[in-house]
Amino acid sequence: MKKKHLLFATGLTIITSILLYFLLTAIYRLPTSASAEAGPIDQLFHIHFGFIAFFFSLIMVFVVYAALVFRRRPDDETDGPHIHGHTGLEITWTVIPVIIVLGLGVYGTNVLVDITAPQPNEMVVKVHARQWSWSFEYPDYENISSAELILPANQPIRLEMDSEDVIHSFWVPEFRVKQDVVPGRTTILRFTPTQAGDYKVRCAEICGKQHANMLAPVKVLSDQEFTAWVDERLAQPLFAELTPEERGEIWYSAEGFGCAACHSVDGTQIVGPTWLGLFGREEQMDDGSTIVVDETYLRESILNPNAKIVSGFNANIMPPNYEQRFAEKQAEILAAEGVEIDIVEDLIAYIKTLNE
Ligand code: HEC
Ligand SMILES: [Cu+2]
Repeated sequence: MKKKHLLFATGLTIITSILLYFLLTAIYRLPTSASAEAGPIDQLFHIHFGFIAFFFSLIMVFVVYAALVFRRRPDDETDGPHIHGHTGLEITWTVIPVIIVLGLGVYGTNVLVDITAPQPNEMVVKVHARQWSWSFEYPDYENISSAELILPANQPIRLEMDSEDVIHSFWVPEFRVKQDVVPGRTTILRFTPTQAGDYKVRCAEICGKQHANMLAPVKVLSDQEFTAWVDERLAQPLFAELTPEERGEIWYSAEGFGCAACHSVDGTQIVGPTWLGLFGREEQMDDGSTIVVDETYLRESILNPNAKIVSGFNANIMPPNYEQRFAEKQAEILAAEGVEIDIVEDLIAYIKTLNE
């Protein structure tokens, strides 16, 4: 009779463990594994899920089973049997968990030592974190800098990370690894991306108001694509190395912000007034006033086009959202090249060169 209960509860424990294990792995579904480190880390996760499922089931099944099957019946007024403990049982349920916890500790430590071990052919990428953006630098490739983390697949990577302000944390869930980025020191993170694809670094240490937006794209490319990217980046002029006038001309063109679609620089009138001879020109506004074009007026006309309308032209034609688009581009350049650029100033500098 006793044996029957024990057998039954044991069977239930096994079934619940299996169900719970599948439930846990379905709820805590891990993202794609895209690095060599993901394998051993996922295995650790699954072993822990296994132990959690088994012990939760073992305890709950026996408690619930006992409470239901051996409950007091309405007409039963007898005392329960006196039990004085069981030394053997107590030793067992102390020793086995200690062995399991120590075993998991040793196993976890081994995995950690393994995945943080230096590799002979590491590629170094320097990571700079700040409120609230990331930038990356490639010392092996003439210090190319980038706002995106571009990596070749199957190449061991060593990140050397520093922070300009507060503590941030580098985390790409698909790579499984995570490391704090601390001001005043360089922290190291090693991994080998194994799957080409698009991922995202997210800051995993709350670091201020825009913490949630502290993201940067990560692209893992084939060797060829990576070499092509490096070559392209090495051929590209840096915005920081151009003069404001040269940058202004780029912003003016279709490659930049497309002012050229509406403003000529040779005196022809298209949709908007020509920029030839614009700086210092006396201009009639459609409200009858006149104005001499200076820097303040140019800045206002660019950022807030409807503030003053040039006589003979229409309001609501020039896009009103340059302020935001410039800010985005400026942030991108700041992240990639570490310099602050004022696009409006570049445009004004360029416009000033257009006087005969
Ligand atoms: C879709 C057409 C269009 C585009 C694109 C455009 N503008 Fe304009 N812009 C106009 C029109 C129309 C006016 C005249 C009406 C007014 O004053 O707002 C104007 C006026 C101006 C003026 C005042 C000119 C004067 O004679 O006083 C400046 C400066 C200016 N734009 C700069 C820019 C810059 C810089 C860009 C690109 C970043 C740009 N615009 C893109 C249509 C455009
Ligand atoms: Cu951060």
